[in-house]
Amino acid sequence: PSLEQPYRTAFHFQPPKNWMGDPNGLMYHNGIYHLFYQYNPYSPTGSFFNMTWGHSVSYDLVNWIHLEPALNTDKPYDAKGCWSGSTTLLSEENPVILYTGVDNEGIQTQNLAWPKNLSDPFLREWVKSPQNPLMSPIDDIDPEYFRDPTTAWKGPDGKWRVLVGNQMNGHGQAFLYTSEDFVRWTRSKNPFYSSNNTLMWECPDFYPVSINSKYGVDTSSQEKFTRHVLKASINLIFHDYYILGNYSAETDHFSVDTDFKGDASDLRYDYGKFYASKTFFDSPKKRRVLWGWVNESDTVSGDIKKGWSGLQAIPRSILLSENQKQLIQWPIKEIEKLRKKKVSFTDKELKGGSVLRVPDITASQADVEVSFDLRSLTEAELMDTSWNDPQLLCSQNTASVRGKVGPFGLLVSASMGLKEQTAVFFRVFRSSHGKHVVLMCTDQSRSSLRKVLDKTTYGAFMDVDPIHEKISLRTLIDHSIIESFGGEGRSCITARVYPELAIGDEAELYAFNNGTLDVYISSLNAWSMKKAHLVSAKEEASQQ
Ligand code: DQQ
Repeated sequence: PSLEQPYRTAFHFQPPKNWMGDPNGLMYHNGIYHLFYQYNPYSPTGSFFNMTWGHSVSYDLVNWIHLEPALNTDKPYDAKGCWSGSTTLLSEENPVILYTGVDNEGIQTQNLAWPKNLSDPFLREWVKSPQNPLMSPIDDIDPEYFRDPTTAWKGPDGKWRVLVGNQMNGHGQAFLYTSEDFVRWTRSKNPFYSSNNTLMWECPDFYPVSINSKYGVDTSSQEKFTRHVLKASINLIFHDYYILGNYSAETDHFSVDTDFKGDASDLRYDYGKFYASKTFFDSPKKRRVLWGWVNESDTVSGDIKKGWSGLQAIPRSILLSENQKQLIQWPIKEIEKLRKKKVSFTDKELKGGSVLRVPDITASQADVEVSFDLRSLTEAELMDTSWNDPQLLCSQNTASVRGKVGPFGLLVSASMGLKEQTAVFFRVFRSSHGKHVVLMCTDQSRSSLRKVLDKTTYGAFMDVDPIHEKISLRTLIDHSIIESFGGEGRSCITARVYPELAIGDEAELYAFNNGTLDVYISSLNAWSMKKAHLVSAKEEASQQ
């Protein structure tokens, strides 16, 4: 970030310029993490017919070295784009890429590539299989709706399995393909899973989560105490939804708890901006890590002016919740290495209608953890049973609308005098069965004096019982991105903001309470964050 580039990030991944989209082919290989991503090398706009696989490597998932694209549009079957896909480790040593190629006619096929030289630790060059394309849209498959192969997993019969996203008769689904040699693939007759309540599935992801440990599980693991997550990125709606179920690798049957419902009650990784995400198994740390693409909320002319577009969210480790009803996400521990100066207070009363400034931190580049204690909930407003869309509820009740228990939370990326502010906050309601409902919102309606931006207010319900637990919030603020984790990772909301006044050293951070009930901050810790190192391979070499 600089005066000319106030919206560039300090610790969120981005290439030096141009368009970045979906994270692809994440993996850990011989001590190095690889991130590939949809990258348009020619422009900051998303012309999908130029997509290559951008490639960067890291030792810690925080600092990155940018390399040349790993896959370019140089074959007839991918002349119009090397679209999304995944990597699979055939063995610890042997990674391969499966990706979607788009030809001159717009026909989508699945293709294989492998590293040219396994002794290059960065795996800079990739070779495309002479047998490509390996999976073609034959029979009833619509050639324009056939893409984004998952990481493959091996079943007890020794065969590889992979899912490919598809849309048929207007419904989203995934096909299962199996192979013994990773080259000849057979499609199963019926879709692996299909849902009438979804459109085209982009970037499907399918993986096990443990029900009895805090560790992640390898995609091919045959461990018993697991459930499976099926995620689909729904085309045109641009949200990542997931369902949970049990998968049998013997029968390849996936029995789900509930189908996608196609309404606001569907589970999402993130209730703000977060799309085309993908997980990978980080073997040395035994965790599953989620990456997601966060696009701009600015206009195309704004993107052209900046010269870049798109960020990756901070990688999140992902676990199943104790009640097994949802996933829990938390920024990977390594990001805490960037924390520098800390400001903290404990036991502070936040009277109804007040704001409290958090001094002495770089509020445009910060990591904030706060927990709120509500000592009495008898005053909470009654929840109407028709209020089932949290985003709608948040947009009708933005931070400026006074309530009883809430809105309380943080005002981030705020200008002195609060003309600009983004509110991340909670409201607590009472349900008719005497329980409480916690609503989490990110309100960007006042985030910038600029008018043309997308300032949609986001919202999520948060599965926390405020009688027995404090209400906690962690927010990562990085110039133009605000990533918030409520209830220790139970509800996540990511937003993009472009303040005009609250930039660089002019940004401020506040806690606020615009309810009538006083709330207590039981603790607040805020850290100024260092900048991560993002350099080109050349710069890296000259620094050594
Ligand atoms: N982006 C890729 C496609 C994918 C879409 C093209 C999702 O493969 O379906 O850049 O954002």
